Amino acid sequence: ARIAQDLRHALPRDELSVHYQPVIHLPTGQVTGVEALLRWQRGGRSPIPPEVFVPVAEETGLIRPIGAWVLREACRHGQHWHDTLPGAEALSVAVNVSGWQLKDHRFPDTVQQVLRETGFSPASLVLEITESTLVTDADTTSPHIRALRDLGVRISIDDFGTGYSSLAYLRDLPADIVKIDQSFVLRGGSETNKSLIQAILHIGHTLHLDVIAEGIETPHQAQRLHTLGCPHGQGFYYSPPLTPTALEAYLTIQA
Ligand code: G
Ligand code: G
Ligand code: MN
Ligand code: NA
Repeated sequence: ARIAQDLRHALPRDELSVHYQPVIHLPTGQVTGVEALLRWQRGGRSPIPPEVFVPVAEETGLIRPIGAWVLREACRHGQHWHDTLPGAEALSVAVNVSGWQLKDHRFPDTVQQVLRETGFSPASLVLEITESTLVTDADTTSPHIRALRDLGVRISIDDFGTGYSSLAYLRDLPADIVKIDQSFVLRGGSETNKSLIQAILHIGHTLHLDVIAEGIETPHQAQRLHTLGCPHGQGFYYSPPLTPTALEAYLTIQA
């Protein structure tokens, strides 16, 4: 209850911020995109992770204003980087979208409006939706996903391999990217995990989906994924989520 109360004031009190984790093209080491990750710094107190407050935002309906704010921040920053950073003209920005947001029939309009306001190119925006969200309420959410793709926005299936989507469902889903869940990457280089990553890469290839591996923490993991043919990756080995200013420095050094 306390969290819900505090969260109500988070936006007006300017306590929310968006951090950005670089996404790397593994064959070249180039940064091709970033994932926007929401942070909440309650006045003077310990930060609360999004796993804790996002569900509260959903229960209270605060996810609507907060989600729209994250989207606007991410597109605004993205447009700024496109305009000012050499070599960042094609940088993509991925924003996490919760099931509650996606179920709202107004969501595609919100996205369109934010793109118009910020001038950000739809082709540079990626919306990340978890596999479990995609399967739940698919009848409600599928038309919204189609509307978003009609805008030119790309859809990424987050935490892939942890949900329950059937291959038939995946085949018919209009998506562009799959993100290999970090549990497959983090838990060492077992033969089982290697085979599962290969299986996901095969599915991605068959369905013409780009693939991003999450949770790369060591050079060894990066090398292994590259060798397996995984095109993209992100994780602490490359960079943790960064403030916009720190990301600009990171991109400037990489360029
Ligand atoms: O950065 P990490 O601990 O910070 O994020 C934890 C979880 O919170 C991830 O599953 C991520 O997808 C989710 N998350 C982070 N930012 C957002 C956001 O802006 N909106 C939604 N819906 N989820 C987010
Ligand atoms: O669920 P989603 O993929 O949206 O959230 C990404 C989460 O993973 C965020 O909490 C982010 O901070 C975290 N993360 C990013 N890179 C790494 C990593 O290399 N290792 C671990 N353990 N977590 C990571
Ligand atoms: Mn994500
Ligand atoms: Na994920």
